[in-house]
Amino acid sequence: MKLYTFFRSSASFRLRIALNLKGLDHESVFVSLPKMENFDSEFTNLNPQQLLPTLVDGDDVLIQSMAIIEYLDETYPEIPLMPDTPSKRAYVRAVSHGIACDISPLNNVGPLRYLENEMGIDADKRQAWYEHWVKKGFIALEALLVQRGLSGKYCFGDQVTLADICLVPQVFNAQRFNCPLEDYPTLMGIFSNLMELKPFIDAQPDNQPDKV
Ligand SMILES: N[C@@H](CCC(=O)N[C@@H](CS)C(=O)NCC(=O)O)C(=O)O
Repeated sequence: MKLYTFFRSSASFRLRIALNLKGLDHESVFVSLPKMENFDSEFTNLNPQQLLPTLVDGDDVLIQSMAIIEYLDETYPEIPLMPDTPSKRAYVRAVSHGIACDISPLNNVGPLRYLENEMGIDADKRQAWYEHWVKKGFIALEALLVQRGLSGKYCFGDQVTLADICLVPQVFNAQRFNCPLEDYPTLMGIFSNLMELKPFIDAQPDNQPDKV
């Protein structure tokens, strides 16, 4: 397997965690986002969306972190990343999408670059934008976890799932952008528990060989 990744990419971070949790060996190909290597023709031929991550597994070229993780879970089911009933899976997907669909796309490098370069947003407004979407998303997720009562050590009881894989990179990003996080004790408690696990520790940006 070949993983196209960048140390600071949160969507790549999700996939690194999933690969580690499943113990799947892979070779990493480093694509620098600041150097805009994702727009090179070689990478574009692989992934027309020009986004990280991308995974090559045999003849399959897989794009979109959430789709790739579900592919891995179906193809290598030994250590499942989803619960065993449709309603529990719907809950885990709801938490996951609350991050991957409702926070992350608004605060990703592409949209932030567009806000700054094309819309003329200054650094303070960019920061306010970033914090706003983290706050709105995290308030809702904290409430969801408390209200549903399905969380435990992790987002879903004591099973590490896709929801946890989404949560950790999002918290890392929020910390990098100095977002206040004290109002989310459940989320942050789960984050601390997850960061005791080797697959999460090994996947974090600081532990990647391409870190600059
Ligand atoms: N929905 C996509 C998001 C991928 C994404 O936005 N990746 C970012 C890095 S985290 C990227 O490659 N951005 C490059 C750019 O916008 O130029 C996924 O989950 O894979």
